[in-house]
Amino acid sequence: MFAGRDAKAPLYRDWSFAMSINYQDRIPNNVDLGSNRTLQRALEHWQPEFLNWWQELGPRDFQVADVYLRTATSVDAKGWATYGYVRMPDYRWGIFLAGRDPERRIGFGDSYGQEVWQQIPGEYRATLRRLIVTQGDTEPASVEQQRMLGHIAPSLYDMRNLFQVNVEEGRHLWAMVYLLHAYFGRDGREEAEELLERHSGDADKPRILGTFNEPIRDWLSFFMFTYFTDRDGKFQLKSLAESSFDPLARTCSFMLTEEAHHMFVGDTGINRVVRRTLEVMKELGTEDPAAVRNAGAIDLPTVQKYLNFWFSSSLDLFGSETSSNAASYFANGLKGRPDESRYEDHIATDQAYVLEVPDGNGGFKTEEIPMRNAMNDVTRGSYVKDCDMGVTRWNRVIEKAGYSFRLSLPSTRFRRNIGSWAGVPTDPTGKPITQDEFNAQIGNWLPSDSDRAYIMSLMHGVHEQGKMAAWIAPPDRGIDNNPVDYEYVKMH
Ligand code: BYC
Ligand code: FE
Ligand code: FE
Repeated sequence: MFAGRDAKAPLYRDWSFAMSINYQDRIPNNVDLGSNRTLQRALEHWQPEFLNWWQELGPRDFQVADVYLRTATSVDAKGWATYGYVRMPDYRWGIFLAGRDPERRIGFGDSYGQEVWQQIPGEYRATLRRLIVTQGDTEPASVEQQRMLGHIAPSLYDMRNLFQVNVEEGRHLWAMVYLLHAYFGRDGREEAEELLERHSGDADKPRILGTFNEPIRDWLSFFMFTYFTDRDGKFQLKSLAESSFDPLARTCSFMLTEEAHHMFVGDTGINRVVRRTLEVMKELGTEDPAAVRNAGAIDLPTVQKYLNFWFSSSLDLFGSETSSNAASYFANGLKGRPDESRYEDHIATDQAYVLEVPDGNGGFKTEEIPMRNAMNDVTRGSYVKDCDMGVTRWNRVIEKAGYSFRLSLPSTRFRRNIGSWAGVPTDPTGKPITQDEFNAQIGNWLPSDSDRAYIMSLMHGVHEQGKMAAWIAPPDRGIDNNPVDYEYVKMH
């Protein structure tokens, strides 16, 4: 039903149901918020708290800059991306759901084929709340992680993309907070407050999922995060867009349209880093990483180490390979597989799934589990394939330039903290090794302190129109048909 593509124009269930967005209200929305005074007041109470959070933990120091941003003015093809200069605190964060399809039926699990729910059945309240809170928690977390990157942006074009991603993650928080307020009563309102109280990396109140507590201090990490971690967002949102709880499904399907740009930023960002490195290698006539660094570019082995770090961290976000939680989400119709309609069997009670798990003796063995318990790994598998497409594209650039170096995704067993391979040392190909062997090699596989220090040494803001930092190639084109040297951010 939802084509899996990072394309510009999103797919919707049915355009004819798309509603235009009410911008007269204090909170822009297409859910007729004005007709529910209690809900409206509750959200208007949360709004200033959100704005305080944005001022404190959102993009540092650029709150008065005019940023060339897109804003959704309707959820249809014409209006979902309207461009213009906006100061970030004036961005119209609001509540936008994809149109409702009155024919929509439950697409998987024990209640397959029944009508979808407009309200939450009592027995699923706690579970749905937890899923929505977990989803919601990641959105402001990423804004917190990225808040220092503005000053060291490699160009105005990149700075604008960073801020676009940030305001949209802010809106994704709104999307979940709306559901909490509208469907979960007092519990929901409390959860909405807590979403602004937990903070990325906070020792006492960290964000819920591991990756969202990792610092993002440099732009190579930012590009890896938007490529790999926002892509987890894509797959989790696709799973939730299948939910029998229709308002959740419609919220997530609209969020997916914005997500495509976030992954584009990562994909093209890494591509441009690689292209610049290849240029330098050509100029110097050597592949020697030290020489590449001397010339101020990022050597390809370092790109691979950052890739290893963010890919392995993002794999953990799918949960354990064997999960009774996942089985009951599926059985109860709360969370499906991405693109559920592509599967033949939507009940999945008679199928088995084969896993490779550590045998405890430095090897691995196979294990058969019921398909429903394997849903986290099924989704992770689709994710890995999607990740690999970018790697193939980057490698094509390297190959065309005449070099034999290849980037690759490490094994899904490598450096895991969640699931059967958690804490089991393996090399990047997934071969189990001893902890000593792992420790001896770690500097070749993951960014070392000196790699990080080198990358940080490159991070100087380039804020002149059309100029690029020396470690990254310019993009092929600008935003919204504007030239690359457009004034994407006007500083004051
Ligand atoms: N770190 O049965 P299991 C995005 C917990 S990204 C820490 O395997 P389950 C975005 C798990 O919560 C998309 N803890 O897990 C991207 C559970 O805890 P409890 C975010 C973890 O429940 C970029 C326990 O381990 N959306 O939008 O099947 C920028 C047992 O686990 C981790 C969602 O994740 C971890 N990595 O599935 C901005 C969707 N992994 O219950 C935004 C909502 C697992 O024992 N969440 N645990 O306390 C879910 O669907 C599921 O909760 C999970 C895990 C997929 C996360
Ligand atoms: Fe998001
Ligand atoms: Fe995103």
